[in-house]
Formats: sequence, C-alpha cells, structure tokens
Amino acid sequence: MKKILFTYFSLSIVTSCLLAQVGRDMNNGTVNISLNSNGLFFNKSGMPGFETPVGSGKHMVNFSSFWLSAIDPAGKFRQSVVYNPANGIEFWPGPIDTFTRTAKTDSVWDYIWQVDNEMIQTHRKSYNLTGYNAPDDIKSWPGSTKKGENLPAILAPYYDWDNNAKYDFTKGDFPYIEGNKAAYIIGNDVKGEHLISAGPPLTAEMQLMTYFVPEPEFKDVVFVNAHVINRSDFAYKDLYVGLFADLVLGNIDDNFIGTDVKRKMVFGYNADDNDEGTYGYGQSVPLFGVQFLNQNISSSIAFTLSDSLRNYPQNGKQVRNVMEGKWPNGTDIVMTGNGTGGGVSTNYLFAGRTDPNHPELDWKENVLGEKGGKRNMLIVSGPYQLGIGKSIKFDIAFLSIQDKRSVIRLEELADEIKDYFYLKLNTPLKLTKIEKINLWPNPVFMNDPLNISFSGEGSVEILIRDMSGRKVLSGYVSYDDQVLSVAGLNPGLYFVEMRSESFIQFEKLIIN
Ligand SMILES: [Ca+2]
Ligand SMILES: [Ca+2]
Ligand SMILES: [Ca+2]
Repeated sequence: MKKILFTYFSLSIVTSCLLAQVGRDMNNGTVNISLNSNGLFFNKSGMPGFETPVGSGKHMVNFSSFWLSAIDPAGKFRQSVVYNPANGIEFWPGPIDTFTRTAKTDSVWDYIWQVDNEMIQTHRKSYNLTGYNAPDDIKSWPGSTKKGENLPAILAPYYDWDNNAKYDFTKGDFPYIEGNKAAYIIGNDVKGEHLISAGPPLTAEMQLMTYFVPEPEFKDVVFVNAHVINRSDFAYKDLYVGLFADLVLGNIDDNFIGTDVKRKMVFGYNADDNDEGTYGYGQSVPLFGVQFLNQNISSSIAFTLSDSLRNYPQNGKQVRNVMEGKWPNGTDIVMTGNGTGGGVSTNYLFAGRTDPNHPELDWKENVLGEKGGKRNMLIVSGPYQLGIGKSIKFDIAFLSIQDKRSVIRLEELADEIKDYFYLKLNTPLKLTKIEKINLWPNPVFMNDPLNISFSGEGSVEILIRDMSGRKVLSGYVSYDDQVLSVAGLNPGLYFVEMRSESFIQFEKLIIN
C-alpha cells in the first residue's frame, strides 16, 4: 500500500507542478468528451471537446461550465462564471480546506479519475487474489481522506465493502459510479482571482461525476451528477446555479437556440436543414440540449458579442442580473423579436409555447427571418438557500442528436431521459445476490415505516448512508420483525446496505 501511494505521488509531481489544470478524454464509442480538472466540460486546450461520432472531427459544443451566483450577508456579490476560457476561468482543481477555507494545492488533486464498471467488477472479484494489481484510478480514488488534512472524511462516493468507514481498495472497497463509465473531478472557485465576475468567490467546492449509461438509446447523451458545496462561513440565502454552453453544432455559423421550460431544457439547433461545410453534419442536422433532471429551471438566456444590450455580463452586478433572469443591464427579457425592447416580460429566452405564464404566446428564434449564427446558452436554477457546509445536487443530461426531425426528436429524447432517470433511481444495482431482499415502499415517506422482507433465517444488518457516504442509520432486522423506522431522516436519496453472513446487497432508497 505504501509503495503504491509513493509511486502515484511521484508521478503527479513530475506531470503537474503548477496545478493549472489537466485534461482527459472519455468516450463510449459514440461520443468523445474532453474534461478538465478545473471542472470545465467539453474543451480540449481551447478547442471544442464534444465530438460525435468519435473520430469524425465534428463537435457539438466548444465548452460548458457551471455558473454560480450568491449574495453574502454583507450584500456583496459572490460569483463564479466562465464565458470564454481564454478570458478567464473562475474555477480551479482541488477541494477546499475546511479550516482555512482555501484551495488545496497538492498536485494529487489536479486529476480526473476515470472508472468503468468492467474495472469495478474485475476489482471486486480479484481484490484479494495474489498477483492482482488494481487499476490506478481505483487505487487513488479519493474515497476517504487522511486525518489532519482538514478535509471532509469522504470526497468521492464509494462502497465500504469491509464496513470500516475508510476507503481501502485492498479490502474490497470500490468507487461508486453512476452509469457504466464515469469521470470524477473535485474543483473549487477560490484558488485564483475572479477577473470576469470581478468580486470574491463563494468558496464553493464542486464535486462532479460525468458519466455514460449503457443503454444504446442514450449513447449520444452525457450525464452529470454535480454537488455544489458551500465551504464558506456564510449561509447563502439566494444562490443561483447556472450551466453555460458555448455551441458548435457542426457548422458553427448557422445555429439557433431555444428553451423548453416544461422539459427543463435549453437547446441549440440548426437554423436550416443543411449543416454544410467540412465540420457540418449535412442533412442529419445537429441538436444539443442541456436538461436539468432534478432541479427547477428559473431562467434561460444567451449572449451576443458586441450587442450593447445582449452582450456578455461585464461586472458583478451584470452577472447577478443575468442569473436572476434579466439582461445584463437589468431590463426584462420580453417575448418578442430578439427579447429586447417592449413587450410581455419572461424569464425564458425563445421558449416557444412552453412559458408557463404565457402559454398563449409562441416565441421562437426561427421566425425572425435570420439565418442563424454562433450561439451560446445559459440555463439557470434557483434561488436556493445553502447553509454553511451544505451541498446541493444537480443531475443534468447533455443531449446530442443528429436527426432530420430536429426539435421533435430532441423533445422525445428529453422525455425518454426523464423517465429513465426516475426509473433508474428506483432500480437496485446489479450486484451479485445470493438471496433476495425487498425494501418497500420505495420511495418511502418521511416518518413512515420501511418494510423489509427476505428469504432465509436469522437477521440482516441494515446500514443506511446518505449521498456523502455517511452512515445515518443502522440496525438489525430479523425474519419476524420486518419493519424499520426511517423517522428522523430528511427527504433525499440514500444508499441501503443489507448484509448477512453470506452476502451483501445494495439498494437506493428515496425518502420523500
Ligand atoms: Ca473500508
Ligand atoms: Ca450548425
Ligand atoms: Ca446551413
């Protein structure tokens, strides 16, 4: 164990002294995405990084990034944005020291872990076999931290196979990933100066799991599970969380954008039925969507360089206006023309007929008589309260398709993803089972009893952990006594481990 750690740290020192950021690609045979250790999605050293099909040289997105905006108790804007990676990125690699509230700068954090199900299955079968050498990313997975590091006990989700509250791959512990292939990044917004939002940081830690799922119908979809964690000593009252995407869509010069409020999605699409040029998709026109799966959409907007009103936000106040669903200068988005001037106010740019306050109006970009052009889009969710040390979770899908039916097919895919996402949450993980245990109801209402049934004699140990891996409830359930009270647990997603002498089974449990 000592030798392995030594090797790992030695390598890191050689490859990344400056803690700038490292990049790493991940692909599922259909889509190749470039990720960065500072949390920037889909960009490879300044070039577009969402290639589909793999090897085609054709891209959907130039880059994507979270945006954060909060106001501290003194009334100061605390924001973190990126709209052009060349101008400034207000995120860096590494977790935040919980004592000093500054970024950890050890090179070990300037990293993108990448793990797939095959590696995990092999590891689970082989971890205690002589001659087995675990993959580096399972060895270095930042499951548990060391004492004295001023870090939370768990920085990445894992299964604690030997149940000792410590990540140790040699004891059969293994990374918990979403989907069947995942990349994991821990970033922060405190390491450097905020040149774009021109103010102090939130002191937010970003724990980002980007993943593919095995289902062939979602081979063009990239999922993200993100935790935004408040490591400051302020309780934030009105946090907005956005996701910005700078689009390519094959030929970059003929694109439009829109919002689908019902599906909690912003999307870009080809302005015409031919995506011409070397990097264009031709007649199978490209579409790209950003869909929020578990949180609201409070507004959407886009920016036009050198347009006086619709330009990118230039200072902290303008960033805040945008995150609150206004143009940078604080004027309302209106449901006519390009969204400026007089008219009916809205929070959603080009929402077609999906604005819940104005279902009678149909406002799209493609009736303007324009030919389309370079486009970007920002989807925003909020406002949220986020107490000291608290985290908020975002499940997001990035949808990409090439299809003549265009927006209709994108809407269908968004609906399929939504159904899949909610079903997935209720489906047990496919781990080896010796006997069958059932948990119900699931979801269970807070304070209601949770029933457990199993075949066989004796009793089963139940451990319930929250999303961070912290044990929140444990006990034994015997064959005769099949009810467990979950009273006192907050609504949310939990992991249930059920153990007997001969087996272990994992289930996800939702408490409503
Ligand atoms: Ca362990
Ligand atoms: Ca295009
Ligand atoms: Ca065209």
